[in-house]
Amino acid sequence: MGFQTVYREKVDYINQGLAFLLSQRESHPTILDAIRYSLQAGGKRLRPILFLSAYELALGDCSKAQPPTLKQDPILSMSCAIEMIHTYSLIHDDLPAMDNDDYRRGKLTNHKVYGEATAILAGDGLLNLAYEVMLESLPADPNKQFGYLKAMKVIAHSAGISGMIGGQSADIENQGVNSDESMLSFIHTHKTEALITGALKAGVLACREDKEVLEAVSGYGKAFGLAFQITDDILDLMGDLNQLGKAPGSDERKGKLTYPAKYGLKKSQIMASQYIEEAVSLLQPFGSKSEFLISLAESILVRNR
Ligand code: GRG
Repeated sequence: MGFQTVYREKVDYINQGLAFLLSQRESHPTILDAIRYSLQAGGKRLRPILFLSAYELALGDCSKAQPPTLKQDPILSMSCAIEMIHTYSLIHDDLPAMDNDDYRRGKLTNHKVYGEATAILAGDGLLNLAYEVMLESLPADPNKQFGYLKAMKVIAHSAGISGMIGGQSADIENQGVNSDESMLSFIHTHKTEALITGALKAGVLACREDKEVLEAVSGYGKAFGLAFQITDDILDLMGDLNQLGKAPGSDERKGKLTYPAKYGLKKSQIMASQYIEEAVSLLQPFGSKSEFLISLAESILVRNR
């Protein structure tokens, strides 16, 4: 099967999982609607796909790694929980108090449709739901429980103040400030790369604690995450409104510290390619088992959304 087909299958699996997990919730209809609106707006599902692929790599046999049924499955719940955390961060990032954006994933942002108060609650609700669905799915087997809890800890750490939230805080403080390269690196490693690497490490830990795989995916995640953020900065500068699903040029308007602003377009493109080369080289020793993750890394350089 080609890369695109496998990618599409994983997206479908995650989308079905998200719909299934949401269908099991009882709540006030407005908050459920607002959550569904952003969660099902068609993101790339990159972080849960990285989680699933790292799980498969650790398992070493991809054919066993596709849970075919939608039930309380720990791997399905954890992959969906990662997407819930990511979607909450996007909803909050778009708020007037943060980036004040009108469009996301090709649709009006959550607060534009439901108002600020509900958008804040939708983000809070998703963050809580993420941990609720993971804990609901805690494996009964004590041997599997330990790895699963370790994976949860990695996710909490990478999405929290030592990861994504820390990066977001620095990002906000440095808007309109000509900070140095170390600050640019701090922002992007924390805001973007942390959750990407966290998803990969969680995938390995949820399967089995294999030191070699863990080290390899950690290095891959760091390089992948930085290349992903550089291409995000480049797309914000030169991307197409319809493909991006949001207006380009917003970083420049807000005076954001970005790779193209700091290093120029050409050097930023070269840096993204170098990071992807590094990511690929770290997984090559795993042969055909890492084929999908290698193709995924390569696809980052040619992405248009
Ligand atoms: C508000 C706690 C908090 C954090 C916000 C993720 C984030 C931190 C901000 C979003 C803005 C942004 C451009 C961040 C860089 C990370 C990034 C590229 C997010 C977009 O991820 P994609 O491209 O989005 O995977 P989709 O819609 O495909 O899921």
